[in-house]
Parts: sequence; structure tokens; C-alpha cells
Amino acid sequence: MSFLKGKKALVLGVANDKSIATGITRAIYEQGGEIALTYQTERLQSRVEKLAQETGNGPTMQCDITNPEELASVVEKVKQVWGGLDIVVHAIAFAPREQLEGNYIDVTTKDGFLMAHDISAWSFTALAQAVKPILNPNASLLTLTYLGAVRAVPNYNIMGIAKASLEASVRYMAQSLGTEGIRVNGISAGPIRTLAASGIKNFRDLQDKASAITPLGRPVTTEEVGNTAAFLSSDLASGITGEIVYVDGGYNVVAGGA
Ligand code: NAD
Ligand code: 0WE
Repeated sequence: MSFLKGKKALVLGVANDKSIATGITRAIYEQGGEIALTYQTERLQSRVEKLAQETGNGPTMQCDITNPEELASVVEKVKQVWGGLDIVVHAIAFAPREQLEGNYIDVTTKDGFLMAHDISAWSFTALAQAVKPILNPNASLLTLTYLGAVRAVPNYNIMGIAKASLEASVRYMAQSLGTEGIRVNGISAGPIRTLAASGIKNFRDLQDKASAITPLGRPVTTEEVGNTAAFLSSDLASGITGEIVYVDGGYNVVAGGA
């Protein structure tokens, strides 16, 4: 299968080999897509360049999503190299670590609330505004979210509220861009051991407990999230927009435990 042949994709959020964005990059590449990658800081540059070499040697650029100049120069570079974009993947989230542990009301600050929303939610709209001038007809935008947006998950705290804002953004962005044929969707992934997860206390416990009651009985992989992302970004999904697709082994549809 090569259902993304000739499609040009911009992927934001690769930190290392375990990143969900890495799984998505590999899946898009396997389906014949071409990929441009960004990295948040110089510290991540070499790992992102290595992934680019393995996936078709597309452009790599620095982009801290809170820096409007860096975002503008990413769009400028993509415009120079490709002229336009078919696929944009947003796999970025951040909240102060100490606020992802403990009682929500006790640990959350206004600064933490605003930072989580800025980096994890607003950035998707900011990204859409920046890339809109270079989006090709029938382009697709995709973001990554988590069940904590719609259920109160212990310790996920302020990130859950930011993800709720992100999921609502998916719907409003779908409405805003739909008349131009542009689709906007989210993938709600089950817990995966990535760098972002490694900072979380008792993450292994959470993953094991989830697996015990998940219909598929195991955690999902970045390959599985990647394949769903490739599908949603393709013309095979031309009727799907404003949607949150769960790639969680079925965890969100059950209740009551094993
Ligand atoms: P990861 O640590 O590999 O990726 C997170 C990325 O966010 C990193 O590449 C980091 O550089 C980037 N980032 C943070 N702040 C940024 C900024 N200011 N500018 C630019 N980039 C910035 O972890 P991941 O688990 O692959 O996370 C990717 C996405 O998937 C996140 O939105 C996360 O909420 C979501 N998600 C993760 C899980 C999980 O269990 N790992 C589950 C569901 C959803
Ligand atoms: O979205 C996430 C995590 C995102 C994240 C992770 C960190 C760790 C390091 C955002 N900000 C930070 N800040 C840091 O300093 N996930 C879906 C993974 C995750 O995180 C949890 C989870 C799950 C699942 C936190 C508590 C409970 C469950």
C-alpha cells in the first residue's frame, strides 16, 4: 500500500525514537509520504536529523512552538522546498512537572494553567494559522490527545483541562477550515512509555492497571498510533473531520474492571 504517495507532511514533536511523532513519521514514510520534521531545541537536533535520514531525507528545522518567529521560518522553509503542505501533525504537550502529581486543586498554579494551555492547546490553533497560506486542497491537520480530556484521571491534572481545550479546538478548527476541504482530527492514544511519560510518577503502574481491563489486554504502540495517523491524514479518511479517534485498545469503552 502507498496511500500517501506524493503527500507532503510536516511533523512536530519528535524528541527521540520512542516519540509518538516518530511512529507517525515512520508510518507516513511507509505509505509513500515525504516528511519535514521540527525539533524543539538544539539538544534534539541530531536525533531528529537521524530520523529524517531514515525517512526520505526531508528538511529539518528548529521550532519552539511558543516562538512565533521560529514558526514563521518553518512555514517559509517548507514553502521554499515544497511549495505547499498536505499533512500537518501536532504532537506537542507540556505542563510543569510538579503539577502533574498530587491533588489538582492543591498543586495547580495560574502560571502552570496558562503554560499548559499555551503549549498544549493554543499551539494547535497557532500552527493552523501559520500553515494555512501554504495548505494544499484537501489537506489534513492532526493532533494527539488523551482520555484525561474527558475523564478526571488522577495526577493528569492541568494537562486534562488543556487537552479538553485541544479537543474542542479540533471541532472549531474543523468547522473553520472545512469549507476549504481541510480536515482536522485528533487521536486519543492510550498510555505509551515515551519521554513525556517517563517524567510521570507511577506511570508503569498506570499502564499495567489499564492493560488489565483493556479489551486488547496490552498497551498500544507508537506503530499503531502511527498507522491510524497515516490513515486519518490520507484521502481514505476524506469523510472524517472534527473527530477524536481512540487508539487505546478499547480502554475507553469499558467500565467495571477485569
Ligand atoms: P514525547 O516526549 O516524545 O513528545 C513530546 C514532544 O513535545 C517533544 O518532542 C517535545 O520536544 C515537544 N514539546 C514540548 N514543548 C514544546 C515546545 N514549547 N515547542 C515545541 N515542541 C515542544 O512524548 P509523546 O508521548 O510522544 O507526546 C506526544 C503527544 O502525544 C503529546 O501531545 C502527548 O500529550 C500525547 N499523548 C501521549 C500519550 C502517552 O502516553 N505517551 C498518550 C496520549 C497522548
Ligand atoms: O500527555 C501526556 C503527558 C504530557 C506531559 C508530560 C510531562 C513530563 C515532563 C506534559 N508535561 C510534562 N512535563 C514534564 O516536565 N500523557 C498523555 C502521558 C501521561 O502523563 C500522565 C498520565 C499519562 C497517561 C500524567 C499523570 C497521569 C497519567
